Amino acid sequence: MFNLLRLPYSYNVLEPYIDARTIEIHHGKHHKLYVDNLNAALEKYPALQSLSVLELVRSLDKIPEEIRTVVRNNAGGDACHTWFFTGIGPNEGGNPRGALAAAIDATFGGHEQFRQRFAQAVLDVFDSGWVWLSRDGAGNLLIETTPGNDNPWMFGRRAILAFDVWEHAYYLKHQNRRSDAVEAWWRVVDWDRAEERFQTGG
Ligand code: MN3
Repeated sequence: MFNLLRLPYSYNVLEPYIDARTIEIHHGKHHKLYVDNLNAALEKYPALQSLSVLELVRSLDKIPEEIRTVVRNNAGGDACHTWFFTGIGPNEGGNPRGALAAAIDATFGGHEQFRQRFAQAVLDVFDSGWVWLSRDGAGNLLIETTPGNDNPWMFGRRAILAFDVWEHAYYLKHQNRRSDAVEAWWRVVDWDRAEERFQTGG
């Protein structure tokens, strides 16, 4: 039985950057539906119910074919949204710190260049998906884009930052202005959490 993430903050604390109604629907409806769908899909597969969602998305090839796509979409949806919601918070924003800041500078030529490339990746997503700052098995940082609820864990990488490019994540406030949604998101990114993910993986 998979449980919906308990949000570590209340709906309104990310105002004015992310509005309370968007958080409420995004977490309480969209995220919840992924968890409910995953539980329904695994009902007849008790052995799989003891795995974590990250373990599920890391080993899709071992999932029975008849439920593989639904697990990919919904375990993926749960994992992506947990990363998204726990990667932001009130009183956050600012700049990366510590070893992650140094790695971003070394990889992208500076924090500002990194932000520009990340924002461009968000604009380049066609339809729905995610943009990530992730780390590969050799330790290199990369900005990557995934369709649907696909994610870096499926490819053996660690996720450090997760930006949700599905319209449900920003449409009430920003409508088609996707770059405004990215700008607002930078103001709530929890860089201490990002640093922790950089150090320990996910
Ligand atoms: Mn979403």
